[in-house]
Amino acid sequence: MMRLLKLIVALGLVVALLIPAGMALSVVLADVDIKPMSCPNPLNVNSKGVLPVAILGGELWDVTEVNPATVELEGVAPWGWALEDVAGPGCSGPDGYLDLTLKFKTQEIVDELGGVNDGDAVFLYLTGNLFGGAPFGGSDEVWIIKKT
Ligand SMILES: [Ca+2]
Ligand SMILES: [Ca+2]
Repeated sequence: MMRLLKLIVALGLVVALLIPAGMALSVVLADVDIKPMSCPNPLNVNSKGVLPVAILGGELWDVTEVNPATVELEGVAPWGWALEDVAGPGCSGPDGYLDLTLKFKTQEIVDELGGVNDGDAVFLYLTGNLFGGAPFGGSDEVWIIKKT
């Protein structure tokens, strides 16, 4: 399922999947901003710190409907989250729409990346569910900093 979600997110599509009961289940595309207010997004793979990630809210996206306990970045669960307006689309500042901010331990994310090189551009995929159960996903790109 994780791989399928990644594929869907990579294609940037909102698709409907048919489940055996014949009911439609839609995967919604979320606007994910790694390191809100920072563009691009450097990721120091030796950092012992945290990686902040925001799911940006908007007119059609009420992030209070997101169940934070279901959110994973590269399969890693966050250790904390909050609802606050920290950024807007396209690397802009607070836009009046509430965002869901999540904090991930950088080393837990790095462990999932496997081999990366200094200067690589890597997409990180975020998945989760709304309280109503509907799955969603999104991604953002980081720039690998690997100092030896
Ligand atoms: Ca960013
Ligand atoms: Ca916002």
